[in-house]
Amino acid sequence: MNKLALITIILAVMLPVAIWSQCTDCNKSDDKVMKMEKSATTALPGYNKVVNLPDGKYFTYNFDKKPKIGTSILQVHVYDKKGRHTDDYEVYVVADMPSMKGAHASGDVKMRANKKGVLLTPVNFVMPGVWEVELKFVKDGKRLYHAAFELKI
Ligand SMILES: [Cu+2]
Repeated sequence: MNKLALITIILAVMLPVAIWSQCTDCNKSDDKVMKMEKSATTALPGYNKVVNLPDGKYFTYNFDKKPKIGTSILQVHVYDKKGRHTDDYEVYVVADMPSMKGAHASGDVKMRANKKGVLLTPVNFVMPGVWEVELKFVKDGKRLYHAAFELKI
């Protein structure tokens, strides 16, 4: 009987400690991942401004018309060093409202090239407010460049 009581007490003390130490670890690693995500995102300079990519190519971006509630077409022009459109990258677009993280998140949407080589993606702005649009440039399965801009709808 005494032995059983002792084991119960030991378990009662050890269990919260074990849970607590596990949670501390979880929080730490989550924090790290979030910080990495943040630092990987560069703020973009604005519509039609040249943005240099790490390998010497460059791109510009804009919308087909002034974005408003509903669907707007995001256009990305990627150029090689000679100023010709290049399809060297897979470009992914993510749209979301930072103040309502995840509520209207689009997920990674792969841009598609038209006949002229311009990359296009419809972005559905379902609510007025500040939106963030991320651009991810992927080459050979590796993310080479990650940047974002905000706009007010
Ligand atoms: Cu919203």
